[in-house]
Amino acid sequence: MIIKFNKNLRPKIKKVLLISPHGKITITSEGSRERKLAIPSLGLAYLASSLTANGFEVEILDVLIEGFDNEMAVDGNTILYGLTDSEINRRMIESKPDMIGVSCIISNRSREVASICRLAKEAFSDIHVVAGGQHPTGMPEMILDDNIDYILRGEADNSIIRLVETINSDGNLADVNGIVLKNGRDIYINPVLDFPDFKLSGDPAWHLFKLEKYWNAGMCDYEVNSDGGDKKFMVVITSRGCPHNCYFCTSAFMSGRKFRAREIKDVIREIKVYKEKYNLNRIYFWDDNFFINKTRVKELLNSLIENFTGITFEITSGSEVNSLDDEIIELLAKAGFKKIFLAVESPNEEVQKEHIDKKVNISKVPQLVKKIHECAMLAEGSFMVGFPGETKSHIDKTLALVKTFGFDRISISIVNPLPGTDLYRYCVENNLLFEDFDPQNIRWSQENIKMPDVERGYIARRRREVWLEYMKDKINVSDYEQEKQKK
Ligand code: B12
Ligand code: SF4
Repeated sequence: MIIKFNKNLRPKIKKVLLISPHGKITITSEGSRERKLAIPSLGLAYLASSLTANGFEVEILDVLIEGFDNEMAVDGNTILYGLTDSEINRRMIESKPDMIGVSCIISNRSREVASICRLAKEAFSDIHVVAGGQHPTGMPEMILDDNIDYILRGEADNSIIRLVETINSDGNLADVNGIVLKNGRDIYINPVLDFPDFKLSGDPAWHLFKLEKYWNAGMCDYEVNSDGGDKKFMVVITSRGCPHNCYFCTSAFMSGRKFRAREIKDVIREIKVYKEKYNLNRIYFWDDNFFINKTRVKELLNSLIENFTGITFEITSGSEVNSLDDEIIELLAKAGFKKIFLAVESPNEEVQKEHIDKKVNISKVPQLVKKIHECAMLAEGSFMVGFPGETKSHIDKTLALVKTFGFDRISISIVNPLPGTDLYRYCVENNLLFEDFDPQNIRWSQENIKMPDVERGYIARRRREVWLEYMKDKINVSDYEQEKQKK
């Protein structure tokens, strides 16, 4: 099939404006208010790196950080923070791009992304608009509207270059890896066949971001008032992809199941640049699954130990319980990790069997927590409740068990069906979603999946009670209560 670009749009692309959308605070039914976060988009930093390396001009507009203090009530339950529409419009016009790319990695930003795409078309009727990220990858047909010319599914480091070059040479758009576009009345979807070779990626183009603004906001994680002092941080990924396919996770369709790791020397070089340039003291690793290859992990940790002192490292995604051992935990401590976030998911064996591909060996958890403590680090446990078919007794059991492992921190998430996952399909096919469930604006803090014998609201209420009761002696939970009063 041959599909050419719409000739009402610009014939040549030289400059691309990449936009990250607003932040969103949801207020739960109990009145608690989510924290504001301010973290630069690593995905856009990689796309910018790829585009600039191929000779295109790039500008970044992060709507969230540029308007961090501007809060806009959407309804009683939702507050957006970021630039106003008129300010976004002004910035677009000032930037004079030929293409605008908007990132949507989190499903509950979908409406804001749609409105940014509309503003792009209002600013310039002949501009090319492309969207991408986790959510459009999972739900392209639902998002594609008249304000979006193309969606690129999956990791777009290479496909965005291919797209721009195809437009510039008036080539065949149908061949672009992972593209979704309107073709007359039909929607054309080219499957994602190719995942970038991560060893070949350039470093993220952070020089295009106003990093001080994120550091000044000081809101890079969920821990309230966690460290005070210097808030400079950077985010780094050492690998992409995960060989597992957990039922609820987007990793398999987003990044493929092939683990693609960078050379350790490149990771070290990248961190050295940040240390020298920014004199920072905190690095977050954002790999899908940092611990997949034990030999490599040990080599990487030894290299961190050899090369850096005074940096606190942290792995944001849950660490895989089965891959950890005493030696790795000791190396993590030596390298400067202060907290290990264990992905326990569910201590319920039936749930492990049915929903969790990595099959967490729960019996290992107490020993790991003990070892983490011996190495003077904090242990945080990540739990999920509300899988389809879980009954009240399963849920009560899980909520009782979370307290028994000796964790210093716990996080209890309500299971939510992320668009594009097997869990999402299963819930739709079995009519398990509440009528008000909106895949484009998921409310993470409420139950969206129907449970056989639990009324809605039970899990949300109980998980908060359990969390507050467990955490009250461990952190200043009143900070969270103050967040609540801001309502
Ligand atoms: C770091 C991270 C965070 C950070 C913040 C990230 C940020 N800048 O805002 C923190 C810790 C704050 C966070 C919080 C949450 N997160 Co999070 N997070 C991630 C994580 C681990 C890494 C994201 C990342 O940078 N990846 C690396 C970069 C290189 O990849 P990328 O961003 O996907 O970009 C590539 C493509 O998406 C694409 N692309 C991206 N943008 C664009 C734009 C265009 C134009 C194009 C063409 C392509 C494109 O190309 C990029 C380069 O290859 C992902 C999981 C993952 N592995 O991606 C989850 C993930 C994004 N988070 C997720 C969720 C659900 C959440 C929470 C809602 C969890 C919760 N219940 O609280 C919160 C929401 C917070 C909030 N208030 O908004 C889900 C989102 C799924 C969905 N459909 O919504 C993910 C996918 C994890 C998962 N599988 O469950 N998260
Ligand atoms: S192990 Fe983690 S990243 Fe891999 S599929 Fe399961 S939840 Fe996703």
